[in-house]
Amino acid sequence: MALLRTAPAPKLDELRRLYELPLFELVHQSRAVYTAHWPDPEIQLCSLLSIKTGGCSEDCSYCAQSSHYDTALQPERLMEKETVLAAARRAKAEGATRFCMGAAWKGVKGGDAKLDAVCGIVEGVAELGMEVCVTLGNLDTEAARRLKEAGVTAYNHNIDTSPEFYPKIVTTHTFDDRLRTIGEAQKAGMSVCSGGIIGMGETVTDRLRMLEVLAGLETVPESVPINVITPIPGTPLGDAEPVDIFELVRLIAVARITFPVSKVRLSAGRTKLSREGQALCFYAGANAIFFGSKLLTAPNPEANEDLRLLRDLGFKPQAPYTDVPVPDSVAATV
Ligand code: SAM
Ligand code: DTB
Ligand code: SF4
Repeated sequence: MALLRTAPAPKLDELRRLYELPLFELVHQSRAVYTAHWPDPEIQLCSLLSIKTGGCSEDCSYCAQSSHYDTALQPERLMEKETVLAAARRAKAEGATRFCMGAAWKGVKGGDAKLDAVCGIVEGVAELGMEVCVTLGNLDTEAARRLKEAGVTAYNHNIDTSPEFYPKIVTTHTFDDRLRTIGEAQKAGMSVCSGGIIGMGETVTDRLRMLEVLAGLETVPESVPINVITPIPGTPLGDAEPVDIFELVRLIAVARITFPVSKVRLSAGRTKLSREGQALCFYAGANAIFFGSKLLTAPNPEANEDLRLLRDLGFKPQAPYTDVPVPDSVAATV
């Protein structure tokens, strides 16, 4: 895997030039990058589980789990290890090869008792032979080291949008906090899953700036999730307008060209997309999804619907890899 960038990262102007191409010209280019790096028609299936739900101190304007907003969500304590393992076994039996556990925390530190519990859970999931992803908020050096040691392969930590727009959606932590945690996860040897959300009132420039920042990291993310806003009643973005499918396809295509060897993950919002819309996203270069009937708190397509879609399109689920990719050469070039 070539995730360490040695070629110059693409700049905003170049990303904009790509984004503004006639749609089929853009998709023609992204398709060529995709087939050059991913010869097999495979989609990675990652199942999500919220292991600690709601009651979060942070004020992310889109989130059902923030304690700042009056949403219908019932907060829940950290799950027992056996409950999590049963869910992971079910996800594996359905066809998932990666299991991602989310916790509604500001973050975890090396000395936290909750970190002991999470590490115990991670060890159990790793023993199932699945890729193990966690998303727990900010990490310090020690927490990152311990998670890696317990068997985490990937850390999900989205930058969500541009640095300029970020303070308009979150005030309880900063964009730089997000970048620091990405750095901690990478230093500890975990791969990083980082992307964002579209449809929060940001401009196309914000969306492309998000890709520019991720592309400028010394080690680019192994996975880039593109979420479409799922409006949650009671949050400031509860009335967010739907995103046009072609805007999503354009961003996926630009992400594919920018991150040739990363997974580009078609993420939240798929329940609102048609089969044809999703097929176009895959054609443009998306090669990973969240799989199973629930995201963290919001609905996702049923597993059997997704398996049928993938079969109808001729895709196979991607096999798991449990070794963190060793950055070994030149990465993304535009
Ligand atoms: N608390 C951790 C954190 O902030 O990183 C992990 C969980 S958080 C829910 C993970 C990501 O899910 C967010 O960064 C955001 O990109 C996405 N997300 C959350 N709520 C969403 C929504 N309503 N619509 C779309 N994406 C959402
Ligand atoms: C990501 O980028 N999307 C996932 C995962 N990483 C953790 C979460 C989507 C959450 C959607 C809203 C919800 O379920 O509450
Ligand atoms: Fe908390 Fe994460 Fe939701 Fe922000 S996105 S409110 S940090 S759970």
